Amino acid sequence: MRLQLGKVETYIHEKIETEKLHFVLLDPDDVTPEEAARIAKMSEEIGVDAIMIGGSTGAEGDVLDGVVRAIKESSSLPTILFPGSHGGISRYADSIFFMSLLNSTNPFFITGSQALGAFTVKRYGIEPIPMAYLIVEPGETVGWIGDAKPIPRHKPKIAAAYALAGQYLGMRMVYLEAGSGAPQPVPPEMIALVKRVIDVPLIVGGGIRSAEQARAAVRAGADIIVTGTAIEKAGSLEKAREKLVELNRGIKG
Ligand code: 1GP
Repeated sequence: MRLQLGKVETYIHEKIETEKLHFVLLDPDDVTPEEAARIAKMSEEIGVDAIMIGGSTGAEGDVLDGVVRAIKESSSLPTILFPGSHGGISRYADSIFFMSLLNSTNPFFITGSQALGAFTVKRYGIEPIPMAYLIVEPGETVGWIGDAKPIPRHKPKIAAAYALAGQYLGMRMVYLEAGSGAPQPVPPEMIALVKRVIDVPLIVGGGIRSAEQARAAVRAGADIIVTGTAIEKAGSLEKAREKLVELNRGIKG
């Protein structure tokens, strides 16, 4: 059977031909459906490219479904699940980063949870986007939960080796993750080396709070920037809008 990319993956590929992309991550454990709906609507108005939904703890079941449905009702941006495990699947989403935490020390996060979730993804008809997920120091909650051996910040070559291995294993995107709320984002030198080595789109997230940090990541070679905490924890919807505009400007130039 010939491989055909799904709608969301095709949309991503077409867009990155001409611009850097900005994905906003909403964690259903941190936002109500109403807040998620408002942020998604604002994101679309401001020029964000997709909404990711997920988290390491509590982003499951009714809580997850409620947030995904609210986002779908308030915006037409593609929704991409970003699951902490097979519990993070919602039938209401368009697509899912079908990810393997390649530098986990626990096979559950490399292939186990994926096997437990695969039939659910198929049954619901959610578009899977195979992705290599790499945790960089400090790794924060996801590093701890995911039993990761975080890649040292001053060892870009390790990140590049894992990223290339992910591509050779057939993964069609690579995500460098410093961890949600990380004090510092992934170092630009690491982004640059990974970008030089791989051919698939490079996603970078974790700890990106300012236009300068976002700009440094895209200049180093990131194709897609993910921001979550800076928007979710802005304090008010007005401040969240300002932050979204600032970050989007840093990414889109
Ligand atoms: C976390 O990379 C994402 O998985 C986003 O991180 O919440 O720090 O923006 P922040």
